[in-house]
Amino acid sequence: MAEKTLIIYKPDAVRRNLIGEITALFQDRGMKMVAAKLGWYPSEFWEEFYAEHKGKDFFERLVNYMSSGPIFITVWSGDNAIAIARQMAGATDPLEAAPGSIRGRYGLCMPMNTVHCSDSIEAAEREIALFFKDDEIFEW
Ligand code: FUP
Repeated sequence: MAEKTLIIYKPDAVRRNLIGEITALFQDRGMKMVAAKLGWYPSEFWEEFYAEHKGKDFFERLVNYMSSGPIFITVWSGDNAIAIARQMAGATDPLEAAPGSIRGRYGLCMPMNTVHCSDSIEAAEREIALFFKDDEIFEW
């Protein structure tokens, strides 16, 4: 089975109507969308999601930002989907992201870096399960 990864279009992407453009970039790279929905989750949810960053100085800004508006949550399938999505997203800080990457092109300043992409197989499985049931993911 092809590898799966979770890609979240963060509130800055939804707010600026970038869903279509960003989707086309992943599709053009050969990735296949197998699940998608809009959602809006409270800060308590993001405190858990970003638990590894608890205690850091940017943590409160991050959870406030992620809960500030709707997000577009997607699952993508493809060979090396995790590495490809991370490469296309670019460095975490839009200032350091390559100009051709998604964060380098659309990112504002941290934490408004446009997309989240799972960083390992374990993270992808855990994160996908937070948002989707098995029967909401379609192999096609
Ligand atoms: P990434 O895996 O690229 O999403 O990056 P991290 O897990 O290290 O960071 C998660 C989010 O925290 C980033 F998307 C933005 C935010 N962040 C900051 O706001 N400031 C920092 O110094 C580091 C991360």
